[in-house]
Amino acid sequence: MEAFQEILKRSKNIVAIAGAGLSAGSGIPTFRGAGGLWRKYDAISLATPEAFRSDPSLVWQFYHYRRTIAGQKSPNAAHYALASLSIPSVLKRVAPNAESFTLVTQNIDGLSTRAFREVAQRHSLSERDIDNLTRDTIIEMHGRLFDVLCTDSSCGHREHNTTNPICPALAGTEEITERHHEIDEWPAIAPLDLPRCPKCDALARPGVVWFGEGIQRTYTIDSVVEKADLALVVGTSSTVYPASGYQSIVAESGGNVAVFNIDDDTISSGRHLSFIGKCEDILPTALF
Ligand code: BJW
Ligand code: ZN
Repeated sequence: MEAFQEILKRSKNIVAIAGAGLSAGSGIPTFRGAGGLWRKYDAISLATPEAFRSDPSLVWQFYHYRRTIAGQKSPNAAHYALASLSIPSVLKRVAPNAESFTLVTQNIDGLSTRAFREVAQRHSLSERDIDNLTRDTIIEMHGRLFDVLCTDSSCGHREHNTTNPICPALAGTEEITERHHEIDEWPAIAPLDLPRCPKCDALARPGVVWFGEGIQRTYTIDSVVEKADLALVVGTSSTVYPASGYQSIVAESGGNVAVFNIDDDTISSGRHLSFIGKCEDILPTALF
């Protein structure tokens, strides 16, 4: 802990790379651990563009289920601890030499942004500053669960939509998804009854990044990672490219890496500190 706090005091550009473990304490399932989504559901049938093209009804049921869970959850102490670092005055107190802090999260649940807005309002930041700091300091690289995207590339409309159910035909399907992990037991919903683009009426899709798709804000992330001299790696198995490579980039350029995870078998390289335990317990103590 002391070594970490010394490093924190020296660091100039801090990046936090977060994964599903950050939201585990809020009750949102992870992907690969015990109770993980990919242990129950088949990722290839549900989280690829091919899956959506071949059966949008199944994919929408999976994301409706996830929207229903996430909509009932709130940020935890780890979200708030990281969110506080996005407030410039707090960052200066915790890391006096810091010039930047950026949270690059693989999570699509929006809890980091919600935590930041709450913390920023408590610090009486203006709505304009809150919007600017959200854009500059929080990168949701795998998209957003509550964004809806038009499938017609000539339209490309994207909007935030937290309505639940997002269309009448999905109402109640979350209970079937929860009970039956085999997709052949899920009902078939006609494409015309699935969410449609409000601009052009084409089929809409969840605004998330599936396997084989390019991530959001790649160039911004690359520049943040390249200049970082401290990476906080929080609650990720570091198995999904490209996020899996960020901590090595920081380590290889001489930076420090601090891992916060309940397991100590996550991939690590170079100099690093490990905090083994729940990030919602450890991060607030380590940072403040
Ligand atoms: C705690 C805790 C607590 C628990 N406290 N810790 C072969 C086929 C197809 C693609 C590929 C392939 N080989 C490689 C690829 C590339 C692929 C990839 O890496 N696949 C690997 C699985 C092999 N990557 C991509 O496709 C990416 N895009 C890409 O590469 O574009 C470039 C390109 C495009 C086209 C052609 C060529 C190149 C996109 C990846 C998108 C990932 N999408 C998902 C689903 C998003 C939407 C959704 O949520 O449904 O993102 S997959 C899933 O995994 C989700 C997560 O963000 C991501 C990462 O998982 P994460 O967050 O690490 O969760 P877990 O569960 O793995 O780990 C949780 C950790 O928390 C554990 O370590 C616990 O111990 C810990 N923990 N509680 C602290 N309280
Ligand atoms: Zn459209």
